[in-house]
Amino acid sequence: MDRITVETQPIEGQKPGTSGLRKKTSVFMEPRYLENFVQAIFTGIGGVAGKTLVLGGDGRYFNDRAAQVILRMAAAQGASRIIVGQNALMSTPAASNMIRKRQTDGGIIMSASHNPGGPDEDFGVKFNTPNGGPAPEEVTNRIFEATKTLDSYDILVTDDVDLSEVGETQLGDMVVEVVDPVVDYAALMDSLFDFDAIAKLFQSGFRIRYDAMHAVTGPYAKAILEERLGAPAGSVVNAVPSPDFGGGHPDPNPIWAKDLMDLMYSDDAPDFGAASDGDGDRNMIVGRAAYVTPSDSLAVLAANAHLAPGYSGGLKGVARSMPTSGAVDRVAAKRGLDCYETPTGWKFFGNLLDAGRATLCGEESAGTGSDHVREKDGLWAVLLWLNILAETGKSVQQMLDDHWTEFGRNYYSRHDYEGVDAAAAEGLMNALRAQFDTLPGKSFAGRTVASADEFSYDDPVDGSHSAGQGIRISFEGGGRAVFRLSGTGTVGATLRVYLEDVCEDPDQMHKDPQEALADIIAAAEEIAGIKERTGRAEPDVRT
Ligand code: VG1
Ligand code: CO
Repeated sequence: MDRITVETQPIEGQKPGTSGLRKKTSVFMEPRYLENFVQAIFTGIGGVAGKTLVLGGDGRYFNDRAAQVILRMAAAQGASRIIVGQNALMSTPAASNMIRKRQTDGGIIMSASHNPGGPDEDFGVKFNTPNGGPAPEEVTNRIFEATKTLDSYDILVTDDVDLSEVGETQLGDMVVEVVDPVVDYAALMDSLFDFDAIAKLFQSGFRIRYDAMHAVTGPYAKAILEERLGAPAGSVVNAVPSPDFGGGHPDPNPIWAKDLMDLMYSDDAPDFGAASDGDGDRNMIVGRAAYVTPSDSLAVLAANAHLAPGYSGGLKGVARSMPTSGAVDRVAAKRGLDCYETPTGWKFFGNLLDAGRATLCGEESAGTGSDHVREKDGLWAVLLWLNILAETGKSVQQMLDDHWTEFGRNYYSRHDYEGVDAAAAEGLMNALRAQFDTLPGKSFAGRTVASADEFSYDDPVDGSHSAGQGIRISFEGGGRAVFRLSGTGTVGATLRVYLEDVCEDPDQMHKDPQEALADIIAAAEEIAGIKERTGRAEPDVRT
């Protein structure tokens, strides 16, 4: 077994985005592309000599090959142990848990999350720090700086490690510990939720459909929902992770999880539907003919989490990303909880969770989680919902109705324009910035602008400052439109327009969100000129 030093040169554009580095798989497979980025991670964290890391991925195309490269580089550079999921699979929340439980020096997750997979689709790599959370900007900046200066990397020349069997093997001086990726995670879930109550719910005839979307949560959901909690066999569908996610987008929203939506809105709908994304950190919740907007899900969970054993002592506080609706803020206000507003991306919640300032966090993009790990967690959200339903005996629709009656409703929708010309998207954002001073007081589609600005964040724990985190236009009476460019795409730009309006009239709680938001949508169009600037008549995705 030889250890060699390979000469290389910096490759442009290896800048981690909202959640790690994401590129077309073919780009990651170019000579030295993956190796350079992995080397930059190692350099960015001060080397891996003597360190223990977790390694896992969502099973997408190239996951298996990339794992072998990362193992060989870590072994060549003196890492003492890598804990890797069997067949290089591990969901993002399970990896976060593994990093924390085994107190490792961090971990590498191979995933492009909700982006499609395959030779012509996307791949990604991200580093999580020893708290189990996505690397904060200070660390990703160091990694990016390293990509610009590296000139070589060390790697072993050797056969592949067999990752198909649980157990320990040696790679050079490094131990490769292959673990069942489900066991520890399932134990953590058992410690948080009343599994007996959920099992009784299933025994009573309550039916569930969990769509794993051919992605990494299949084995987790099978083990927990079917084997442990007794949901009938077949409740979990699309449960075998596939390298191209069955040809679909593993993104749990009404568009990409359409089969599930169709079922839930049919006469044969089960009581509860859920889906999760490529790497298992997102969730979609849908009852019988009752889609739950992620922002509402966060608010309902915040109001009811105390019904689950893991949260019976109440919440320390809650946090949401800026574009997420203010529904959870209303819960926080009524219950006297601190409520934090952070930029988009889970890495910004880490400090609040570590400092014990927040227990529950969420994003409008179907991410919800708590201080049990340092990532959002799809199956966790499903189990918390099930625990709450078991405890209250209510249906999903009843939960929503009662919630809106008590707290009011924040109508919400996100419109995505994908693969937009990057210059056109930048132009749109710049034109909005140029109007910050002149918009307030003006009316559009009958709504008067109260304020217009760009969100920036000062972390209350470490004082770090993050600027340019999305443009906010607030209207009198509480509505708002937010504009952001995605940091997870791989082609052109994706413009996200987040639309929200508040409603406190009990007779107006059951409108279609697109109708309820009609004037906010029209005002956003008038102000930003989306159609003219992007050439798009309609958004690609409405969630
Ligand atoms: C998107 C979501 C963001 C989420 C991120 C990673 O980012 O909007 O809320 O944290 O994806 O999620 P962006 O920059 O494209 O808007 V995951 O599950 O794809 O890692
Ligand atoms: Co994800």
